[in-house]
Amino acid sequence: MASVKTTALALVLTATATLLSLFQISSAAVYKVGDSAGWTTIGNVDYKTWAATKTFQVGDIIHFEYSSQFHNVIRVTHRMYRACNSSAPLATYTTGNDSITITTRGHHFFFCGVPGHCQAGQKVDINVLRTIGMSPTPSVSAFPPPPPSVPAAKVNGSSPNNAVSLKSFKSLLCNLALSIVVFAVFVFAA
Ligand SMILES: [Cu+2]
Repeated sequence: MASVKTTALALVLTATATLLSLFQISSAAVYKVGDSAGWTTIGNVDYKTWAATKTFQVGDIIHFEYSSQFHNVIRVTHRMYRACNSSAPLATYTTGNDSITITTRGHHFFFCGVPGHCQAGQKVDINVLRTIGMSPTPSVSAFPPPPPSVPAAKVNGSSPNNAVSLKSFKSLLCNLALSIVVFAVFVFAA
């Protein structure tokens, strides 16, 4: 009987640890680029300063809000970012309400593809220094070289759904955690 309890305990511990790590991912932050100003050329928003005040992590959602009549969002390489070169974007977003989930470490370069806007400062570098972990992992290199071929942004038009599915995923996890607790109580009370 003792071995059954031990096994159950190990199971519960493992499941709880897994859930905890999942919870951390699901509690991703949402960052609205430019805060109340949004994504614009009006008011000379300093997106570099804006980004510098944030600590981006893998799983976070970068939200671009703008008038789709006047702006858009394109994801580009570092070289294209520096040159405001919009000829071959890695991804293009045009809804005016774009949520982009950051799935990798390193730099994520975005600017507005409307001619002149990038030059006017409508560009932002989202730099994810660390991954989420139970223990703080030292970042190997503060500035990893940009990958030569960044995988094209996975979601384009339906990106707002990410937040929704993330929410339902979280509630699913809550239910799972609850059932595990109930299960644990049941096993150890027996
Ligand atoms: Cu623009």
